[in-house]
Amino acid sequence: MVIRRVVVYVALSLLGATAVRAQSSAHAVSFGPAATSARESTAQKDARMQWWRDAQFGMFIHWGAYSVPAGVYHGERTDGIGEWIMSHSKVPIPEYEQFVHAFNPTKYDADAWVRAAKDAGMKYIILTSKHHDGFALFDSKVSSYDMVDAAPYHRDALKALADAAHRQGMRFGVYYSIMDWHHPDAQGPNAPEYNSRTWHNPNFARYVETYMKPQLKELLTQYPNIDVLWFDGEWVADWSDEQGRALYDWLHTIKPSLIINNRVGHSRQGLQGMSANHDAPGDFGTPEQNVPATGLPGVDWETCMTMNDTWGYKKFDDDWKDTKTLVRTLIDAASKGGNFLLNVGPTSDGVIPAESVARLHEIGEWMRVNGQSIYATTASPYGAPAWGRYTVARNEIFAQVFDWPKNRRLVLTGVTSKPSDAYLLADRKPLTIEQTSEGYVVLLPAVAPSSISSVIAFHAGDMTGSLPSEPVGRMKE
Ligand code: H79
Repeated sequence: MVIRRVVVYVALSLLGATAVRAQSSAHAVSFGPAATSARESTAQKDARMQWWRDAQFGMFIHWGAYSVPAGVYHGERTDGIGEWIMSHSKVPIPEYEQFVHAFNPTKYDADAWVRAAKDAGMKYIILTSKHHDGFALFDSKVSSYDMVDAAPYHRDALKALADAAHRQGMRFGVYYSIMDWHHPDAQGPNAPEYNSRTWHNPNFARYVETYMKPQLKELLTQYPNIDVLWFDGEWVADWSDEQGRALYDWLHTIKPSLIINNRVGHSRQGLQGMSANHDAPGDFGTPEQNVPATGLPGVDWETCMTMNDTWGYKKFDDDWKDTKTLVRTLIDAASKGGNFLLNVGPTSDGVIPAESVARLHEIGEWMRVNGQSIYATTASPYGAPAWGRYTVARNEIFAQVFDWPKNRRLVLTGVTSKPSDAYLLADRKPLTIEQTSEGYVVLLPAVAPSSISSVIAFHAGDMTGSLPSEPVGRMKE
């Protein structure tokens, strides 16, 4: 299969190949004030983050009124991402409201969505509770611009998914946009320049106090299993790190166990996604559409990515990444200590596109054999070998072999002490290890068990590695 897409890598800094994720108190660096404040010790933060760090792989769901135009406005196809059609196509608010009035997902089956995520081996789901367009998928008492009041469906779509996730043992969280293109006290009056980064609304504080915070409180009280708040749209001129910190602290007074992304603040560095300084609020960084070049010592992060080129459904976007690319991106993130949040954009009928469901199922086929090398992993202490990646969990090392050596000799680049118990996850049969002048070499069978990544597990006494500090390698195109 040809991998079509050049994954954009952002050179963060030469942090070194021995980077580890924030897993133990020895490595935890403050990423938000609560971690080191009197409110929460490092050990308490580790406990709060534990399930999320172990989960590794989640489903992002972008669903809203933008799935009705599905990328086409007045017969014109938008070049941009589907959920941004209101901004890119300069749709006036009253016209956009017609999409809401037409949003009737009669085929919506929340249990089927959760099954599709589970089938892929995902452990959590993040649903857009309200995107930049301001339309809410849940039953909000402070707004009539929601699924129950304004859409013909008249049912709480978020509650259905939260309940289905709970029934099926899946963690659940919600996306929430601080920017709001519909609200008169937020970006609404600047139509159609909804996305200005310089325009101010003198009433923005009223939007925050009487609309946004009440909606967030509704989310945390009406839906007891919301464990993550995933903010976005924080770049508006009326938002700041200070407001983000206050919001972060306030949310924790409502729900102490909540995990909150760094877009609650205002100092994210574009799509690279990490905050500019360590004082910024939030529990994890959010690289968007890219995996960092290296691990980030002591910092939690999660790469979010689309399967095609849009988050919200576009009927003509068929630029799908193949399963191999998606699994290798998950492996790449895990090898650097990060989570992977893979997006689906359901239709206005309530259906996850078949192309997405098929890929989720194929990812699951790989995960059912090799998931042990993904869940609860920490960053590779050995950097990235030429043939693939290393992931590490519970003192076990996993060689993720993308390129199976034709001479059947896998050099364990970077491994400095004698490995033991090497075996392929695919068949669990013991493999021979030789010590050579090149380093330790695993003798392989002739045929790779997987064209995506064949995984060899082994133990090594010394996990410190020997590679020089260089970025963990890039994915091959
Ligand atoms: O919800 C999805 C998208 O709609 C939203 N984030 C994902 C998770 C998003 N993706 N891309 N964009 C929004 C484009 C935004 C670009 C910019 Fe900016 C906003 C350019 C300038 C302001 C982001 C923030 C990049 C720099 C600052």
